[in-house]
Amino acid sequence: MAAVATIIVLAAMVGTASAADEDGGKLRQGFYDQSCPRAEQIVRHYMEQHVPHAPSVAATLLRTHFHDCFVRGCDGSVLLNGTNGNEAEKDSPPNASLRGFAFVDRVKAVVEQECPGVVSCADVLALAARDAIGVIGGPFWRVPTGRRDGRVSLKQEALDQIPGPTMNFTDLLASFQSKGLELPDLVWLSGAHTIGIAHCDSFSERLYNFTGRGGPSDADPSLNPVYAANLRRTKCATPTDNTTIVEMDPGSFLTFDLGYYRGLLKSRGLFQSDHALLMDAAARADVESVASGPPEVFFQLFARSMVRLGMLEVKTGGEGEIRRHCAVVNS
Ligand code: HEM
Ligand SMILES: *[C@@H]1O[C@H](CO)[C@@H](O)[C@H](O)[C@H]1NC(C)=O
Ligand SMILES: *[C@@H]1O[C@H](CO)[C@@H](O)[C@H](O)[C@H]1NC(C)=O
Ligand SMILES: *[C@@H]1O[C@H](CO)[C@@H](O)[C@H](O)[C@H]1NC(C)=O
Ligand SMILES: *[C@@H]1O[C@H](CO)[C@@H](O)[C@H](O)[C@H]1NC(C)=O
Ligand SMILES: CC(=O)N[C@H]1CO[C@H](CO)[C@@H](O)[C@@H]1O
Repeated sequence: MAAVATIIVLAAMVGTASAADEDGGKLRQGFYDQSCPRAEQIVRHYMEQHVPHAPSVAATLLRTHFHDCFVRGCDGSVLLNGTNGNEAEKDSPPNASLRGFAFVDRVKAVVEQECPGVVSCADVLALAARDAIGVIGGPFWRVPTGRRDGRVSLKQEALDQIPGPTMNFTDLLASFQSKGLELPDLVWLSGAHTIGIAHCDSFSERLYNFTGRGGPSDADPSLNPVYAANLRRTKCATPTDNTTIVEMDPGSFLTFDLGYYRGLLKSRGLFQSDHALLMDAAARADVESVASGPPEVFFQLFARSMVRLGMLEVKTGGEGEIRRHCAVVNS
């Protein structure tokens, strides 16, 4: 109890708190308790069975959930395949590296076996992301359920609305605020980059010819020069490499820890959008305050922002549908 109280006090010190944190908005804890009582247990069990063999999928699922929520709300639209006449969110460059679609489809299939047509893909994704992070020892957050699935997925909307790695602080904050999130959500949710990987072409513009001066070491001056040189030498050996992957929190990319924030403070954030968190006084103060630990404080703040992310523009009640297969709308 004492530890928990300490965490809450520390969390309060670093900001964020709103009434919306305490309820699920239009969603409800245990929405499927009557209609599919084992739904949440099935998802959790599936994650416990499969994530240990493929722990990198946890990062992918978390990112996919984020991309889902940032375009048309958390409605599973990111999971839809394109059709003949339409390129979907999946077909946009920001999604090019989302790898968890087949995984989500399999979880959904198991849930469908138990209760056909009851549990939405948006909820399956939200639960799967939460439980996968739990399996790798990360934070736990409440996932109120009752999301309905959308029937529309447009490539252009993902292009326009998913924040990009070259964004500065002003644009990142504007992006989050356009979704009803706030500065603390930007700071804590960016902490997701403590796990997972990036492809060289997501950040190599920082390594080569950054100022246009040219020359072998024309890197982004805000990137740690030792780290930049190391990335050029051992990872992203050409400016056009789009296949090599790099751990975003080198050495602990499968562990949800404080490595991301500690790296930021050494100018080792991989993207300009990561480093941007140091460019605003309030954001920087938040980063500094969690970086020294304990990790439970970050976990608590991250969890609170995840609940907020998971509620964005959800469809409920009679809106949308319960997709039978996550990649296609019901006919
Ligand atoms: C703040 C704005 C953000 C930007 C600009 C951004 C950008 C990116 C980029 C460019 C990648 C690498 C993609 C690749 O090269 O393969 C990435 C990876 C990732 N992002 Fe973000 N991101 C942001 C926020 C978030 C949020 C809010 C979350 C989740 C809460 C998140 C979770 C992740 C994860 C887990 C990965 C690793 C994916 C994997 O290993 O498959 N990001 N992000
Ligand atoms: C969706 O697209 C993927 C990748 O192109 C494909 O493997 C999968 O079979 C498609 N799913 C459906 C239900 O059409
Ligand atoms: C942030 O980036 C945008 C678009 O690239 C630019 O218009 C704006 O001036 C930048 N803001 C700051 C404070 O650098
Ligand atoms: C570096 O950038 C400058 C300005 O954009 C360009 O003129 C030059 O050709 C670039 N050099 C290389 C090696 O790409
Ligand atoms: C990587 O770059 C090559 C050459 O420019 C291109 O043909 C290929 O489609 C790119 N791959 C990805 C995944 O973007
Ligand atoms: C997984 C997936 O559908 N990735 C697509 C993302 O978008 C690019 C185009 O920008 C496609 O080539 C990928 O297939």
